[in-house]
Amino acid sequence: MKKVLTYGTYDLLHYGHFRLLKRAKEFGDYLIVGISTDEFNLIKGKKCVQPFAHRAEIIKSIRYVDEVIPENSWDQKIDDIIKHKVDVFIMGNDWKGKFDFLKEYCEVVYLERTPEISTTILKDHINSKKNGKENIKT
Ligand code: C2G
Repeated sequence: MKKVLTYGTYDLLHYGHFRLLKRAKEFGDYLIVGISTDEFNLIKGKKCVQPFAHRAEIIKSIRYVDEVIPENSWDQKIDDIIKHKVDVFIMGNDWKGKFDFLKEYCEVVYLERTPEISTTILKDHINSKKNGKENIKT
């Protein structure tokens, strides 16, 4: 069984997240997703709308995802790769090069990021509606 591993916050799940997971699964038979905990997101400088438990449950329900594990720190990737016998580590190419040190342990692949969609865009859109400022053409 070829195992694939990726990590992320996955707040306010959107099409870009979904496409990353769908394409990641094509690299193997079993996809593990490390979801950043609320505490780790604060270290990453991210304030989530949805708590870890909700984000993990939503990602776990995606047909391409086989297992969800908590991501508590920047430093757990090598241990996770060894523990879960991972063959391929995948991230969007906004992280290109950042995880090349993992090439010693498994294949490292950076997939093209889906343009024009992000959790920040979704938050801004929701806020603009709330404030009555329709600044994104629907
Ligand atoms: N992504 C994408 N296209 C987008 C937005 C995100 O392909 N339009 C990808 C990112 O490249 C990442 C995954 O979706 O591979 C999850 O994105 P985030 O939830 O923003 O995760 P991030 O904050 O980048 O956390 O240790 C790694 C970190 O936990 C990654």
